[in-house]
Amino acid sequence: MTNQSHSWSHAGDGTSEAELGSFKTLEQFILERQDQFSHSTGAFSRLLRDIGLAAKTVNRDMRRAGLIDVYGSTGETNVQGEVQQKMDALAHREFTRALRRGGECCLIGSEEHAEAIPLSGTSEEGDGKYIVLLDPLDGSSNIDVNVSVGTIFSIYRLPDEYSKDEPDPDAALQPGTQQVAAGYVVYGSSTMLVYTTGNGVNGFTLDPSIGEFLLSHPDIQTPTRGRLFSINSGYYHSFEEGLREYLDWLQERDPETNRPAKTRYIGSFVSDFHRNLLKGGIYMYPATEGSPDGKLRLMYEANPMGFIAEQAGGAASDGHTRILEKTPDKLHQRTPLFIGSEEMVRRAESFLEETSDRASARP
Ligand code: P6P
Repeated sequence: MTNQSHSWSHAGDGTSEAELGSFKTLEQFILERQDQFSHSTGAFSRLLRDIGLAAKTVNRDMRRAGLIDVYGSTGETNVQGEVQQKMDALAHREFTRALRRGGECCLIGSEEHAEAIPLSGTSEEGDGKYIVLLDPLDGSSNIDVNVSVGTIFSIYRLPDEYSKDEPDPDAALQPGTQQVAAGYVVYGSSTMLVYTTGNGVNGFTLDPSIGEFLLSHPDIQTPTRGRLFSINSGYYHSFEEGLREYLDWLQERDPETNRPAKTRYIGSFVSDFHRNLLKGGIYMYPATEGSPDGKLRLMYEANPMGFIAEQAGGAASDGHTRILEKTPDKLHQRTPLFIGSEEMVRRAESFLEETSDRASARP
């Protein structure tokens, strides 16, 4: 849980704390921490600045979705075979444009594009040396009904052997443990950017009156256990036996272990994840009949959120293996995902373990 209680005192004339400048901006925060990166040239700080800028642009368009022509689908299907929403295409365009203009990124992997996109470096320090993997807008089918959605990003260093002359898209296929940063933007009742560089998790709230992300949730720590579980129970009968047993266990009445747990499922991963991060809980998208490898993508959903969850004291696994240690072989590969409060993830794993043991013991 965040350890910051806000004193939303005003100057008495309606001037907010933010306007009074007592909050730290995202850029001030990044610059202050810039020296955490060896040989820091400021390139990483500029990369985060570029991501923050794109997030503000997407937020601006999102807040006017009903007034500009961004409802509904483009009529295209993306590489996942999913109907691409207009806001998906807009968000993809805004983030790739900001990263291309910023010059610190030289390879982008996006849910909205079949292959990783090499960018020719334009920054004054020479070519970009970072890879950014993106889900530009997760849960976008919710936009037309005004439910919150999010952007997820994951940042890697470019491998030394990478050649700009013959860019290798597979340079993006690094295990989650190699991430140098990860974050998300949740376009909810307020717009927040939450990220980690491996030194804890910090949350910034956008103050639209000054167009700045301000540090509002320093050093986020997720509770070890919580009462919330997020899963599409509609697929209950297609879940493996151990998962059904875990869900039944969560819903048994036992005041001593704070059960029954409560189900909260928005159908928007970033929103479910963010709520569970602050309040404690577990989000699960397991293998189902319709999604035998799970639905969430390893490289730009499970890995970045797994990095954040672990940095906040939580856990992320595919039910058996730590997400960050999975070896990727395709940019858009999917994975089952159990993520959130550590004790809840471990208990889910133990239920799944028991049934796989029983299954293997059967003659
Ligand atoms: P279902 C959105 O499409 C998404 O990727 C996640 O944001 C969300 O949690 C999940 O899919 C919802 O999927 O199958 O429950 O509708």
